[in-house]
Amino acid sequence: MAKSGLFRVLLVSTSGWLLTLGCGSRTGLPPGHVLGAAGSEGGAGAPAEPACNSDADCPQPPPGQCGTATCTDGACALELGPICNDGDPCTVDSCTPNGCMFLDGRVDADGDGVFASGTTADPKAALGCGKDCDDTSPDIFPGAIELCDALDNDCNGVVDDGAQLQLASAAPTRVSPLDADHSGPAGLAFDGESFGASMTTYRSHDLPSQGQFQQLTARGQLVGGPQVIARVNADSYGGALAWSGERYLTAYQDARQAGNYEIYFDLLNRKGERLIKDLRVTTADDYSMRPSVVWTGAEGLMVWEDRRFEDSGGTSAILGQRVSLDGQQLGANVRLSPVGVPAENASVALSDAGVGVAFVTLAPNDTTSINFMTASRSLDAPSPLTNIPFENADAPTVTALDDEYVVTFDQFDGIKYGPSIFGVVVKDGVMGLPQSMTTGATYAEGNATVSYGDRFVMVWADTKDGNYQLYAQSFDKKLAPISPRIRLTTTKSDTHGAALASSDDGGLGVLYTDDNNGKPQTFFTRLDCTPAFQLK
Ligand SMILES: [Ca+2]
Ligand SMILES: [Ca+2]
Ligand SMILES: [Ca+2]
Ligand SMILES: [Ca+2]
Repeated sequence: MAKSGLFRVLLVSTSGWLLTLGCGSRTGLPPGHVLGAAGSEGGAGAPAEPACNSDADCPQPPPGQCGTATCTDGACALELGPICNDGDPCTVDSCTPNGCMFLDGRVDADGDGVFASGTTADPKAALGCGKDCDDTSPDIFPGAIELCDALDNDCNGVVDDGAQLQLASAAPTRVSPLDADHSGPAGLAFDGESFGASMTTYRSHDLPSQGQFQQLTARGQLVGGPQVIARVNADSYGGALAWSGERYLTAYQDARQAGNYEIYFDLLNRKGERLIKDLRVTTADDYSMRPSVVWTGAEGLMVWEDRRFEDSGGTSAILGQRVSLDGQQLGANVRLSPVGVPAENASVALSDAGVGVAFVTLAPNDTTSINFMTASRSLDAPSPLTNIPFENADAPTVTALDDEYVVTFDQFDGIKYGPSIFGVVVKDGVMGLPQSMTTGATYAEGNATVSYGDRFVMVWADTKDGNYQLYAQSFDKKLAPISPRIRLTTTKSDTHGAALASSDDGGLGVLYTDDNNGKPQTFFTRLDCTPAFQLK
């Protein structure tokens, strides 16, 4: 009996004799013949049971190696053949009676004539077998026309490259209800079919404020009426919004706890109907406020400003919380900003590497500055702070681009705004020089952004054309403008305070405040996308 040293025969004694052939070594078996015979190492007296009744009972060759297992007279035999591996990840290697076979494993499942990067076994695997960056869509392959669809059609790594945005021809839509005394925007997200808008609405000066949700079509028409998010008899605010792919996540503050603002979390369907009982996220002394929320693809991340440490001699701080898609807190509140650094008014953006967080710090002389930090998607591993050396910097917005973050911000000395919106690039913890991104106005405020990966669109309000009006412009990763400034509003009253969301037709929804002669209301307008091939 030829017997491999790696081919172990396991003998177990129980009430009778049980002889079992152990598994062969997973790797390294040389070609050859091994045999396990029933009773060959049996003990005294007891009759041996056969090791096998059929070939299938016998140990098979290890993965990747050819061979034949046979059962003869109750004994297993394994004839090992060659190891079939041509070293090409794009072939399917298999055994034949005469040796090996290597078949072309490339796949073009969407029929656009370009192979997927992986093989039939896993078309998405990054094996370099083909250059179709999405083998489920015939509209996506190298050389395809780049359409306005929020997708990278030509597989160059850039979404909707060369496309330009213009103000839609439709008039703005009033989103706040007609019985609102006044209202302002809070959050905007696109759910694949429609926009969800959240706002804070005051029905009169005697009634508490309400957080409301309003569904709009992709073109900006109202769908149904507003939904009240928190049904409480206390001031409640509209929340930040994120779409998970199946439901909205929203985070907001309200004063139901005896006037002490706490952070709450809700899940909503497309219509804004609540799917859970409000999840209270903070139980803290003093205020918790101004939450933002992002969806990582696996869970929700909330970030807010918290005053719980001030009564014990600490400072205001930025905290975070992970939440699940069924409305459960994952872990506890996490302090993100370091001890001893006053921190408020945070913005958060999600990148492949983690999250970028910027917040405002008030200095003892009452001037503000902005600090930036990163953390993992689990909100641990906080980085050291990067301080942006700019006096009276306020209202930061973080934008995640391919391999860097941009922080845009206002300049505000507590009385008046500066003439520009400013921005700075932070890459690998190294900060560029803060620079002016807008020109021509006396006052500018209220920056908001949307990332397109290699570039971003900023919407802000300034007085270039007289009173505060909203403008949009695209910028590259170095903060250089790559589109003209587009005027979004033409109203006698000021407009400002935008929340943004891109839609799957490459357009951009803008939710904003129209001051409306002292009775501000929430409005929606949008930018339409024109693809590069139509611009030529
Ligand atoms: Ca294909
Ligand atoms: Ca394709
Ligand atoms: Ca592209
Ligand atoms: Ca596209």
